[in-house]
Amino acid sequence: MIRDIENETRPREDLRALQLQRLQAVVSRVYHMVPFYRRRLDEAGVKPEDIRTLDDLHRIPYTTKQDIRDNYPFAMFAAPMDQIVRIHASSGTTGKPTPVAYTQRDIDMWAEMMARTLAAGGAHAGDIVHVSYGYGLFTGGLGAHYGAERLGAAVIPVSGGQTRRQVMLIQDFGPTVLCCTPSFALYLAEVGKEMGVDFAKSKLRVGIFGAEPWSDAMRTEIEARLHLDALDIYGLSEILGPGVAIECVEAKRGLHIFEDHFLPEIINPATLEPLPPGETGELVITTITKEAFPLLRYRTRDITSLDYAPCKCGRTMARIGRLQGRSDDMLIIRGVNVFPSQIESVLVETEGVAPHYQLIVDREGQLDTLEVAVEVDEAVFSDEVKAMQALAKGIERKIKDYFTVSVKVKLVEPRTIPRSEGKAVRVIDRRKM
Ligand code: DLL
Repeated sequence: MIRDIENETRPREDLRALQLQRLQAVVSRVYHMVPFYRRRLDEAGVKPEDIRTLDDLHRIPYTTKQDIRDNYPFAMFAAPMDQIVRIHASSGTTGKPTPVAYTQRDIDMWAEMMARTLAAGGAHAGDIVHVSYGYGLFTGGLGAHYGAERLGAAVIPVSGGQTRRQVMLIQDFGPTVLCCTPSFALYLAEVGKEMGVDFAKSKLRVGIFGAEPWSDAMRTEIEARLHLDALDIYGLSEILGPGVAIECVEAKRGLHIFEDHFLPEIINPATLEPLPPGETGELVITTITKEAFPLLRYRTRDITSLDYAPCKCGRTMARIGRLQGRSDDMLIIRGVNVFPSQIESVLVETEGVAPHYQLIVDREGQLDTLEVAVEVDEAVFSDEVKAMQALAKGIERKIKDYFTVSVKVKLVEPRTIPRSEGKAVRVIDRRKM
């Protein structure tokens, strides 16, 4: 279902005209409101009036997470505090969080983007939306919450945690839409199974899963276990929160990025050169309507590609391919680039192992090693050692064949890999310790 026909199906020529007008406005805004941007643009010799066509975007320098950190906490805000109504912060793995701000108009735009997102999964007024994304500084909970309300749906603001209770609520309150990370969706399925719940009997119809990389194989698994359509949602705090891009339920092929608010580019992360449509590289986004926290050419570090081909759902907005991981969590094992999601796709399609895994990177002498710890099913675990060994070897061979990287597979008992209620911790890098 398309919520905003005018904008989501706008002819591309018109869209480009709108983008240019908005780009000009945002460059002018940050030039006048944010000392950092004024300095950056002056250094690059670009004045706001120099942006005459969309191609002039290329004259603007990139913004990185480090730039935001250097302006900690609030020096990147482009609106005075009396116009700011909300502050979130992205989860940094180390050190201080990265704060982001919203004016009332920004909050309205975000609610609208999340309403579009839910509608892309077929949700409408009358639906009940169970939100297990965390509420707090993380944007997932409140982002989904405001979007569901904007749509006119009823929200159950569960947040993370208390998994058994969540399963009970799903049975008793009958939500039709589930919003959480894909790893938590699987965990709900697992706990539900232990509790003897048959999800085929639940009212759940669609899941809006994101905030971490996952594979198509994982989608198939979640859909089979929870009996719903599983859609991939992408977003990041710096740009908005959830609601930057979403798959449509009609095609489930690529995530429509809301180009009337976000201008996407793909670049080669090594040379920083823009790449043509279809090529895989780092996603760079310019926000063209935000007031409190606009970013010009922000390097997301997320690896994907852009597809401008029309989609059968009727949206004219470009699609990004499913995220393959981040350029900074890409593992380089003896010269081979590997993303956790690639390993995951092999695990999920292997009979006998559960989709709960961790990758342990270590170093022996000068050589990097990658160990894949993955849980086996109860049945396999009680099997003889020989069968277990054959299973491990089989997975090692497949990973070697597909991705040319040698790994050691360690099969572990069911329920020994830590479960997460938010983003799953997939990689443990012992090399840094
Ligand atoms: O994760 C916002 C969000 C909430 C998105 C709920 C979707 C649903 P951050 O905590 O700032 O924001 O983390 C952003 O998470 O740069 C990606 O690396 C990763 N990420 C988000 N969505 C996906 C996805 C939220 N669908 C970072 N696939 C991003 C892969 C994703 N990675």
